[in-house]
Amino acid sequence: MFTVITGAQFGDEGKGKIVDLLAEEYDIVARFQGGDNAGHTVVIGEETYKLHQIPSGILVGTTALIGPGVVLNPFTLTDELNMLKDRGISVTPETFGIDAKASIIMPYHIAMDALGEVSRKDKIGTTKKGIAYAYADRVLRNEIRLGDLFDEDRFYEKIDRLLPAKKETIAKLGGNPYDLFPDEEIKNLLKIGRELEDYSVDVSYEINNSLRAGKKVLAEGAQGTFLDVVHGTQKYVTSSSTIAGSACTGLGVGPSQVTKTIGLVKAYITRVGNGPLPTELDDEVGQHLVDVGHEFGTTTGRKRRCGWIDMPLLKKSINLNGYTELVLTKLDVLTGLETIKMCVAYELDGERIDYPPLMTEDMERCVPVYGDNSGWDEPIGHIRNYSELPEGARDFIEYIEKICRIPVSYVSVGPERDQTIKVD
Ligand code: 2SA
Ligand code: GDP
Ligand code: MG
Repeated sequence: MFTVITGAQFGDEGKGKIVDLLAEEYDIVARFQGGDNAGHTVVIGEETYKLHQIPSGILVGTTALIGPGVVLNPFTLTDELNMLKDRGISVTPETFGIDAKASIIMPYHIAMDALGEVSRKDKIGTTKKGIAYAYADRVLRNEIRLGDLFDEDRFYEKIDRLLPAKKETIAKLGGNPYDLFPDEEIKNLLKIGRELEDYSVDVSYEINNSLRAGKKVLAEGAQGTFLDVVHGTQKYVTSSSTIAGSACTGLGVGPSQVTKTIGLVKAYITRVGNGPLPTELDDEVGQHLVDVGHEFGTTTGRKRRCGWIDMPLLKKSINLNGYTELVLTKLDVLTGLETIKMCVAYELDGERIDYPPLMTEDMERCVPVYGDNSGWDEPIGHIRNYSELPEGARDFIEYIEKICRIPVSYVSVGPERDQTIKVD
């Protein structure tokens, strides 16, 4: 069985929590795209884990794999491995593996991302983790792969070839190329590379063999559907494919293997970074969502922009991902709001449309058309049975199911593992 989970909106839908919850039923959890721009939070009792590179399933002892579609920051990964070990989570070559073909995010990629954002007039609001520059080098066939760090001669041959042009670019962007990549850092990178060699695996081979043996594999998406580099709101997107099909290319698994695709939907919508967000709220309701939902970036700490749930976007997300079920998260955050609004359509240049326009520039001009749902006052974080949810909450969920024509299988009512309702 091969299940793919992706964010149905702009990321931060609660993938970390839900992957951790479901991972117990799986043998392998795998990341297939993105890098340490991702921030997946798992709360277990008093402990909060923020994972950027390692799949969330590692906490329950499920084998965690990082596929070749990922861009890897070896320094972040090493910090994360040490953090887990310090907190008593066992990470061994039996429980954790990285594909040697994963592209390395080099220090010059990070420098270029920061300088690139400063010099742009229309800023994207990247995480400044060097993601776009690392993926660009892969496409340009100038990447350094994890496996290159295992062979010092090959690594130096590549670095000697690439570094002069990188220094030139950095100087053009207004940076100082001389303190870019000191010998000390090169040596550190090679040392870390050698340490990571113990974890090196062929992820496609592992997963396909496991599936053949009847094992269960869960693919954990990062970011969200509308940050997809092809199908998102370009140019305000990340640089990887974030939709469910990317799990196949990013892990090396054929589409015929996919059993189900789960879409994570926040009960409202958030976006961190720039780009269109038609339902964005600049009022006290928006502030409620930020405050009660603690809507701050897991990686950068930036405040997330918040708005009402957007059904036209959700309809498109279902098409792009082929979801077979949805998980609705952060429903508890809506408690206390008198009216819950749902964007059911947009008005674009005087015309009503119920599906997003293709071009970002048109999205920017979309004005949301809302339907109203009555809210509820009572806290719901303790509820474990669907029938005990307030009527307003059930109406909200059932409306989503009706419009999307797929079932909501879980409702999340708090950050903790057990704050989850299985919908029968
Ligand atoms: P990048 O750094 O090149 O991928 O940035 C391009 C856009 O993608 C957005 N992006 C994200 N959006 C939501 N969550 C992400 N992860 C962190 C989190 C973000 C954070 O979990 O909160 O801490 O700020 C993530 N990663 C990338 C980014 O904001 C740009 O709009
Ligand atoms: P991800 O990137 O999709 O994994 O999401 P993040 O971890 O970046 O952000 C989601 C935040 O919401 C985290 O702080 C989670 O602990 C928290 N969270 C997840 N599900 C729920 C929920 O149902 N209710 C509340 N209140 N918080 C949640
Ligand atoms: Mg996140």
